Amino acid sequence: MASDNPIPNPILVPILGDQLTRTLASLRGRAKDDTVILMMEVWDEATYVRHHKQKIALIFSAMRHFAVELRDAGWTVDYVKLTDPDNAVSFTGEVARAIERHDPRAVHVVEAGEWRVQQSIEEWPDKFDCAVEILPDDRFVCSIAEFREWAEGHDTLRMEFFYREMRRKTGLLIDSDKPEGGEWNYDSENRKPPKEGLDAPKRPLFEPDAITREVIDLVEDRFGDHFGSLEIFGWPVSRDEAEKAADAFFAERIECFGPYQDAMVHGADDLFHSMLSTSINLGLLDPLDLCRRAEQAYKDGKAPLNSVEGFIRQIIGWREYVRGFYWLHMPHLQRANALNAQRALPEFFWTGETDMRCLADCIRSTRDNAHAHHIQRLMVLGNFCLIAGISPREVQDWYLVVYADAYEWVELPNVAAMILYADDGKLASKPYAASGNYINKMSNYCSDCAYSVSKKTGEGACPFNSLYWHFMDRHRDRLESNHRIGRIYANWDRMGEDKQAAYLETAQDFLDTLTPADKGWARD
Ligand code: FAD
Ligand code: DLZ
Ligand code: SF4
Repeated sequence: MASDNPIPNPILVPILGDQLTRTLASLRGRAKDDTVILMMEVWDEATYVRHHKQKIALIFSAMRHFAVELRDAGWTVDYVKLTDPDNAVSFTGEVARAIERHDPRAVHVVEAGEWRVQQSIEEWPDKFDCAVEILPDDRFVCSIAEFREWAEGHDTLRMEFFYREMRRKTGLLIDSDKPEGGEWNYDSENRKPPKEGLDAPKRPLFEPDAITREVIDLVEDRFGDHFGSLEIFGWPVSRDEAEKAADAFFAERIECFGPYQDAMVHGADDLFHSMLSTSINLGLLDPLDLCRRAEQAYKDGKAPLNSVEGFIRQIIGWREYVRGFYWLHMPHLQRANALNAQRALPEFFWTGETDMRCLADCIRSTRDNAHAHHIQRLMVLGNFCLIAGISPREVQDWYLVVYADAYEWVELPNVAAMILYADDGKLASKPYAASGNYINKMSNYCSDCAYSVSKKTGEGACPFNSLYWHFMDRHRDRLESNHRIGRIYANWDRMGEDKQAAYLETAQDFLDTLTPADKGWARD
């Protein structure tokens, strides 16, 4: 799809796959008759890890829909498909080819979300024989520089304090300089276990149109051996669809979002979650607009404060915090391994074949939907990886591959720092380690599991129970002085040697049964 409307010496504006925003900094204020937009499907991006098939289909389809939207609005778009016989495989190669085609007087590009890509963009001014301007990505509430400044002023970084700053900055749920309702955080009201028969209105699934069907065929053809299923593909791929998905959330699910945020029900994959992360991360939805809509729902009496505050906290709190944290700690965050976890990822993470019903259900949802909700990612999958001592690099690759919303800037801090404590507590004040009790309380998984959650040791005991103590015991030196978790060792000591030995032996027997996955699932 080469440009059909040549413009002499234009400004060339490359737009990356997660920059699908009409008000992107590189487009704002630009004249349409002086600009060529370049969009590139490139092999390097599609294969730097072996992404879930739905993730590639989603990104290519959303890119192609965005190109149509831009052209309809009068922009000139030079769109390079993956199947273009001259495709140069990488962003840098494609920009070089576009410079030959268009002879631009300058390239204007918005900084990349991922460190890996940003490194190559920073080489462009030296590589190309034309001016290159790299613009900040201002689709976040907090800039990278502002986060760095905030971090420099604090000995310990905690999301809660950062979040309060973001509330003040945006004015969201602020009433005369005070937090709405008197509290900053209503998390304690957002931990309701699922009641019997808990069900939620289904999120809209969008029927693939001709563009999406073509992309699905391409993905089956070129990436057919990647993880995941393409049978259910209902992600919003255009701004219009993303807005419909947001409308459905605000009309039907936000009311119960808060109370059941941490609940898990076998086979109920979305519950009251917004399912908007893919659209937000692609740039189809503005996160701040969503927060304003949530606030309005509260003001209109359509959603309770705990739901609305919880939703806003995930976005202007956690999402912004992990992004700032990522840029503060890259590239060493990729190699962090404070707990020296070395075990290979078990094969069942790719096959779903395990008798642990909680893990099997989360992996099934991951395979079928390229999605699992937050508490499944954190307290089932993540908790298992933490207490079983799985190597951070292998866990990082898995999460980056399997979720349709996964980009390294958001995936890596959540995996390395939040679930694995590989950063030694820079992001979170304690490791999120839990026994089967937690999963039993917050889900209906255990009632029909091959393991018994009430059995602590020996055959048939829930593996989370013994792995929990195995983890606590092997990291005693580091964790005992942690004021949020250290007191647990008094319980361990009270158990006595025989019971302790039974826990450690049960855990070790279980770990010995794990078959390591072939690394080829994640990377070529
Ligand atoms: P909702 O529950 O409806 O939450 C609303 C929004 O808040 C989300 O759409 C998302 O934009 C934001 N959000 C919530 N929690 C977080 C968080 N911890 N970090 C950043 N943003 C957050 N989210 C991603 O977008 N991409 C990832 O690659 C990703 N990897 C994760 C890995 C782990 C180990 C964990 C524990 C969490 C990860 N998350 C990631 C965060 C969260 O699980 C997803 O954003 C959420 O499940 C998406 O579903 P939703 O849109 O229904 O979210
Ligand atoms: C994830 C992804 C994939 C699979 N393919 C492409 C692509 O072909 N072209 C593109 O522009 N972007 C793709 N992406 C998203 C990029 O990896 C993403 O824009 C960067 O990681 C951000 O730094
Ligand atoms: Fe998971 Fe243990 Fe419950 Fe089985 S018993 S579902 S393994 S927590």
